[in-house]
Amino acid sequence: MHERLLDALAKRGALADPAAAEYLARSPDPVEALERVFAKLANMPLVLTMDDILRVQGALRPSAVVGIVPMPVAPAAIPVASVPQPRLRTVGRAKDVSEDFSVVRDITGKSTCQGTLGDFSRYFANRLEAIGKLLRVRRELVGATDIARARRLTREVRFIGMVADVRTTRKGDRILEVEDATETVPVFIAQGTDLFRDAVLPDEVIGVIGRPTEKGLIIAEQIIRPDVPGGRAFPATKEAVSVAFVSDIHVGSRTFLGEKWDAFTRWMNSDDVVAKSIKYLVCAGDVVDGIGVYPRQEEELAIDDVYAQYEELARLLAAMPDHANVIVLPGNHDAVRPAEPQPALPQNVQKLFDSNTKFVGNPCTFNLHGVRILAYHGRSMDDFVYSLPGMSYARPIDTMREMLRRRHLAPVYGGKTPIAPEAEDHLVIDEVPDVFVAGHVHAVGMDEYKGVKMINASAWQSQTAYQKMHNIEPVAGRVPIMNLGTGRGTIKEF
Ligand code: D5M
Ligand code: FE
Ligand code: ZN
Repeated sequence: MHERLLDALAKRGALADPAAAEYLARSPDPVEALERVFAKLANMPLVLTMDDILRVQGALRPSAVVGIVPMPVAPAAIPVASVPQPRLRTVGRAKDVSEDFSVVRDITGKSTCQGTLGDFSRYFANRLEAIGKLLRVRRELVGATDIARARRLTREVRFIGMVADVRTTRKGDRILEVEDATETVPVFIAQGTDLFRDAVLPDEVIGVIGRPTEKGLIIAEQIIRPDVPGGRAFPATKEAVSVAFVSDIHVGSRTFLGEKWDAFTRWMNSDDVVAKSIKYLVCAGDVVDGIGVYPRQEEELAIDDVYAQYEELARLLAAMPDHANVIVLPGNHDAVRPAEPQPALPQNVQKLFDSNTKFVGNPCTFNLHGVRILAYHGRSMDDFVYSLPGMSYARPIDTMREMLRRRHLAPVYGGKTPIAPEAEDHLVIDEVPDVFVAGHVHAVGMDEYKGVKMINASAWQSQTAYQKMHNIEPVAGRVPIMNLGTGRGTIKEF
């Protein structure tokens, strides 16, 4: 019976706290009892608690509660032997589980570029090779040739290349200049077609299937993206502890929402079963407001010394419970080079924080209990919103999906995102993550794309003068929380 209850919970990706699990297990038909509770709940909770069950019971007519045996007034009155011991997987307590964190990919300490011309060509060659490798395994691109050979063929051709330029003809059609190590070829996309609607970004690596014309142009029939292979299953861990995601704290700004942050800190220190399950707190960049990041920023600063801003952040993080390990990556407001990939914050900043805080680069791929997490601040969303029709600052998840389809965090070179031409393109998403988290746009979102959980962590800053000018309405003080045991998530509002 318990196995069935466990299955029923797992099917919904839900967990029950120990009291709720025991309560359900004692019903004559635990699965039916569970289904009744779920049917009556307005929102699926991350962790089903006794409170949820009691609330549902209160809302039900007495005749409708068949299947849920009321909690005995004195549980001890039931002989222990007759009570089936619940073997249900319940939500883990962070303090009972040892830390399991390891970095998979990070630029910190490995930067080699000096920005020479040679660096640039090596960087682009590496990008073409890394994403080309992902494209070559696509069924549609079997038999792909290089561009020099494709240009000499008269039948349908397939090739892989980088988009060196995107332009619109006088008639409104689109021409991509696609290049590989051998040659460059113009690829024609007729307006009004589905192909035309799926816009291509400069510097993307794509696969092309098309027909050559006599004028040396290729008429595109299909554009192939590396994309994410479907059917990924979440690698549910045995320790059902949680991760909370925050971003854009902007400590030091006058618009930092200290009261909301304090409410979050109080909740983190409370007896709430979800709060107690939070083993990791990921801070996805822009942890302080910085100085000199944009013109006349000093007028909007409450703390005008960047070191003092980090000191204040260290104080705020020290008030978090000991069971939560903090992972900090930098963003475009932080005190490291702005060019991506950004290394971790420097030692003189790190030393202000207690040993519970870890510093990683941006982007960074790390494992938590075997769940692979790709964390990226998200600066390139500015380029996506600017260059891709249909993208919006209010829906960051859409741009994150576009990054996954392209297997690249910041395809546009020379746009709003500064990119350092490292020997290896660290912005390529070469291994598909289980969880992809970003921030930057001061919005919030949670969704799934082909088995990858996408999370946009919101901000702790109210609308700035700049955002007001650009009509950007921030959504602040929302915390996406995900359970590593199930992959299920929820957003908690403060
Ligand atoms: O960015 C916070 C938000 O404001 C994010 O949605 C981008 C937008 N923003 C801020 N500065 C700029 C510039 N210069 N261009 C375009 N969009 C911008 P934050 O990184 O916190 O400043
Ligand atoms: Fe920000
Ligand atoms: Zn930012």
